[in-house]
Amino acid sequence: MPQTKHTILIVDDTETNIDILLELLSAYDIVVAIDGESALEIAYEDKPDLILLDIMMPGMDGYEVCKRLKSIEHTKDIPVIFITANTDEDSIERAYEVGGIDYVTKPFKPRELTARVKTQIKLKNLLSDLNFIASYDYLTKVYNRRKFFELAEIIFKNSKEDLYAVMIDIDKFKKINDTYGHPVGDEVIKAVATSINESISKEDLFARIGGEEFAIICHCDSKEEIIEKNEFIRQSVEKLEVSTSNGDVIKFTISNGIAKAGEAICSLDLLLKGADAALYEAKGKGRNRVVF
Ligand code: GH3
Ligand code: MG
Ligand code: MG
Ligand code: MG
Repeated sequence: MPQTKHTILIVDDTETNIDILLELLSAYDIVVAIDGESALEIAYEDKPDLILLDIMMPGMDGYEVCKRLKSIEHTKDIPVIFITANTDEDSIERAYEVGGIDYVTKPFKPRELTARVKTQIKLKNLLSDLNFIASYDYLTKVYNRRKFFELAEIIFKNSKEDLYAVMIDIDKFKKINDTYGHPVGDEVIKAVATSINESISKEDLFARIGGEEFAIICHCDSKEEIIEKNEFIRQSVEKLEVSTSNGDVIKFTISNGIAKAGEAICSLDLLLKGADAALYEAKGKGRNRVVF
């Protein structure tokens, strides 16, 4: 679970307002912007956990800043609390329309403001925990099955050229569980996931899609290259060792099945089926091997 250090961006053109907030929020890391343009830059660079945003500023006003923050993928999830002297309903309504999450009028009650800030930070943390759980596998911390299919569809739609799918399954894994117990089996799954992750490139999509099954979607220049890459993955896993609490050292292997997208393989489903068939063949041929 990602643990965030809490940073708040204060955006205000009036020094005295900034000073009051700095003192009030001294428990947080604070960054300050005195106009809209620099607020956008800092928000993008520092990705704070919360933004306290003034509305009336020379140049770009707070509404526009918020609108732009919400239109950019990288900053759209940062909660924005407006802090402003505007007390009329139109201003308040507009602040929520442009994506604000809360609205505080000046002069504000200090303890109320800190309570609101605390609440939003708490919600932000909960949301990032939820996002993590939705996309990552709890055991190995690599992408889960749901995220794999979401991203694989996008990659497949964007470019089928030189696109490959790899299915990987740990060999005779039931025996590891039966001999050493489920927790040791879990350690083996973790070790395999970490090793594969270290053997591939950052651009490759890699996920745990089943109990002891993994999948990769990647672009590769040639058949030779994808086979070589998978041989490296297979041999790296072959070198691993997991120690049990009894002092036993266990070794294990994987089988890799590869398929390439092409005219006949024109959907992600077919591509994965192709890789699955190759994996099945690798198992049939005696395991601990790569089949294309
Ligand atoms: P094969 O070489 O043919 O793949 O043989 P295998 O024994 O690995 O067969 P199979 O793939 O059918 O076995 C998968 C086993 O993985 C069955 C299941 O109990 C176990 N398993 C699934 N998820 C987990 C998990 O999260 N942790 C542990 N320890 N075991 C799991
Ligand atoms: Mg102002
Ligand atoms: Mg399996
Ligand atoms: Mg297996």
